[in-house]
Amino acid sequence: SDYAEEPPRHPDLRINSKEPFNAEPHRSALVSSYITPVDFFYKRNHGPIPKIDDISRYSVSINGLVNKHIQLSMADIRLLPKYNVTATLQCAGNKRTAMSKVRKVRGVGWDVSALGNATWGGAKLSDVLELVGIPKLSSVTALGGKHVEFVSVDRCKEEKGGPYKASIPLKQATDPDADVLLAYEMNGEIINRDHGYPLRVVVPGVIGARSVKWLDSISVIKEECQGFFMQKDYKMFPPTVDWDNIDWSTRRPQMDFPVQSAICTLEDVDVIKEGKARIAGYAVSGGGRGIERVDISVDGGKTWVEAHRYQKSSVPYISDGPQSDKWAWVLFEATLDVPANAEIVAKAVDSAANIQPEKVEDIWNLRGILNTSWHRIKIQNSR
Ligand code: MTE
Ligand code: MO
Repeated sequence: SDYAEEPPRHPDLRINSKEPFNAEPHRSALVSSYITPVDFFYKRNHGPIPKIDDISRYSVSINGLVNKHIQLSMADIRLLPKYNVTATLQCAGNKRTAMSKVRKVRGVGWDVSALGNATWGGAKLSDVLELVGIPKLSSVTALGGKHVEFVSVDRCKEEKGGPYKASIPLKQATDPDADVLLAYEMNGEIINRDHGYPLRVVVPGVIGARSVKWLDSISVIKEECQGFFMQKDYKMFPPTVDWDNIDWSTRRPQMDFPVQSAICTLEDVDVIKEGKARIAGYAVSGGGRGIERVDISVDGGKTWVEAHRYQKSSVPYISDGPQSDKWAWVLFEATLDVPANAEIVAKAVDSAANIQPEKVEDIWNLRGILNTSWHRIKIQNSR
């Protein structure tokens, strides 16, 4: 079959779909380290994993509305200045299973672990685009290009057997501070097949779907990418829209991720003893907005206490300090007195004072994306 040459995976991953392979780590594994180990990083695919055996024959072509078209080998890309960027990648479908409990949604079911925090190593896209004559901080090229499209090597049924693709605005692609990478390393090792070997895009602060794996070509184009995942998927619709009245053209492709958090030391319905308990999890926002605060409640949201946040295990989180990673999650923890039959809730606030919505009903959408509603845990029989 097309899936005969899939790479080996860690047996502790929770598999949500086998072909294509979609899997996430268990909650407790997710927050046991600030940097997510590659083996425990969620894997989200739309087709078989490509196998690129002869790296000397691999190249990325850069074409479209630019004066010269070029081909870059891996050696060429490695000659460019190398950057390490710690960024959280989160699938727009994270927490979809909880949304589907309100009303059925279409898509792969995910618990709260369709995200991970890695240090990505590679060349900046802004440097790569300079090689074809596009200066830094351009919003349009001389030939009218306004978007940068990433086309993959993989094939998927949503594209009718064509490659997975996505685009971002040229402005973001040419902004060195946006930290968009063509990454060949993940956590200091050569990026593996599951995560895009030999080269993937990493667009920090944006839903995972735009970080195209197994990069084949980069096109400078006039309008945003017309591919399935930009135009017929990954758009946020209101709760009134369902499959019988959807008009995809009325919404724009989702880019930045909204503020999100989850508790990872407990299941949604769990049993613990009454008394002191350590409650821990993650919080992250998109667009380069950091996390300002994480609030925890043990009485269903009537009263709150602020959790302790940190970005490197044991190093206290310093907002805007030298340790601050604007693209990366914070982990949080609080040790609280948990009463009998408690309802434990977490919600985060980002640096723009955006707060997670309280109810999943209010943000229900037919594709089940961006479930950023308060994470609620029901404690039973806590005796
Ligand atoms: N790139 C390609 N070529 N094919 C894909 O199926 N999936 C996207 C994105 N890039 C995908 C892709 C989605 S929806 C997500 S959430 C991330 O990759 C997942 O990246 P990961 O598997 O490295 O965690
Ligand atoms: Mo995704």
